[in-house]
Amino acid sequence: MNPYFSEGWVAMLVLAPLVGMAITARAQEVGKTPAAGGAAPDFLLPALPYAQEALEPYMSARTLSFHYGKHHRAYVDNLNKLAAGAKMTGLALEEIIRRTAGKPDQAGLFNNAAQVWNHTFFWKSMKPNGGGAPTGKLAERINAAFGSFDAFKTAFSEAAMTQFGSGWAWLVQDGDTLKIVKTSNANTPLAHGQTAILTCDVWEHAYYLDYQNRRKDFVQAFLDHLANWDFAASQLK
Ligand code: MN3
Repeated sequence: MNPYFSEGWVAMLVLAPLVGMAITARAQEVGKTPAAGGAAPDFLLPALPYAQEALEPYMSARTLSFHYGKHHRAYVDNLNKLAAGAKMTGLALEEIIRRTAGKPDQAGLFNNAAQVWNHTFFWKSMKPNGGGAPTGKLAERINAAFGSFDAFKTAFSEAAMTQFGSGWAWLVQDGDTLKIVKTSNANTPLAHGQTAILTCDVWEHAYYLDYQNRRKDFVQAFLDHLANWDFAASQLK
């Protein structure tokens, strides 16, 4: 039996549709608690920064209920189990990611820790009535790096489209320069000394319920209607 699928976890999956109130209540839990004698989990699922239906019609409540309520939650649950097994409880999430990056024997812990971080960052990278164009210093830095905001959008979309299989498209700050990068699976700019500015999840679970195989339409909707440029600007160093 897969060790990640504890009986409790399976029971939660089976019962989840029947106990929507409990899921909603747990979704309000925020942040990180200290390990209290091993009883409390080290990491909790962070609250979504908006209601699950707030991004419709560009990202449905149904997509968010699975993507946030099931996928993100499973990464948090797995992270807690694997961090305890690796005696890495009590560390910040970023520290666990840095300590396990590039280590094949720690791949399970890295993948779950990085996916927790990536998804938390992805939810913040979107907002209701998002899209439009950045202003101020971020707009200037994008123009300096890519020539124009339109050129940036074309390059970001291209990166998102050409990430083969599961992964992420990112706007990152690398030193003094803004760059577009794509990462596979759970890989994250944090593991490469880069500062994440904005991201789009291009795993199929991010868009398949709403767009099926049309990843390009999803990425276009992300750029035109969801991207949170205020959050992105706040990440500049
Ligand atoms: Mn995802």
